[in-house]
Amino acid sequence: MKDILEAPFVVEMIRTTTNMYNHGWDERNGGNISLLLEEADVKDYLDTDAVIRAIPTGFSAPELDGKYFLVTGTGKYFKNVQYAPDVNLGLVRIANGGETAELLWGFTDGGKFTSEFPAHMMSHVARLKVDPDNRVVMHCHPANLLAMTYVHTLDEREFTRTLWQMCTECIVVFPDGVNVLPWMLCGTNEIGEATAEKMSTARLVVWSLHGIYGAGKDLDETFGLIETAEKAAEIYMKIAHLPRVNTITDEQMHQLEARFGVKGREGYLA
Ligand code: 2HA
Ligand code: ZN
Repeated sequence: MKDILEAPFVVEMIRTTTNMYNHGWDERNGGNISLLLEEADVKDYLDTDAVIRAIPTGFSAPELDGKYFLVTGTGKYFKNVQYAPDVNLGLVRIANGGETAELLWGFTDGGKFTSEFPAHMMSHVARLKVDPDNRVVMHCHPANLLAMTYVHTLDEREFTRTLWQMCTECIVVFPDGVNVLPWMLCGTNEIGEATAEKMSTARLVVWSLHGIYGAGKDLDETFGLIETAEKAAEIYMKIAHLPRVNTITDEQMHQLEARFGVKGREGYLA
């Protein structure tokens, strides 16, 4: 067996959680990530027949049966993943129609997956239907996006248009825009189902007064997606209280669509 601490998926997860912590997006135990893996990715690093513990999930997701996920742990700090990856991360295989997560590596202190596991797994199901290459679901608490949900309307079209107007490349990076959930109790199957529903039409879902979810094909790309939206929210929070003299017009957005071969969300541009 090869050393799992040198597996590309563990190395990349450590780099990403560290980077997110350094961006200030994951205070204390804030934030969580799940990365979908294939048996072929993991089999050189662990014995897939050696289940350490079977952990009940509290929901069903038959679409994910047999799939492997590297996931951050509940109550664990992103800050610490780099120092003790085997305590703060776990590798699980979904079994029993989604109702069980079989632990194959990690959570060595007896811990388990993030409290937001329902939102993660249900979002994977939703995104895989739209894009079979989707492998990552990422949640964090970036300050400017969070701040924006206190002062901006939560109307999805308006919220998206404001973000698109804040940096020229936003519409290119997230042409589907940003979906928005009202405040809901986190950690529940209900917010998981609501998030997954929103994930069927966009890769970014804002949890008002809490944070954001992003989905994508790899950790780097999903990080970059949230980074771009957060940058736009930062500009908004710098200018929202000042008179707006200039803006990116819808006509200019259409030029960006043509230049970069993307199509903004239906009905969002004039
Ligand atoms: O505790 O961010 O939403 C981790 C979270 C819950
Ligand atoms: Zn959170």
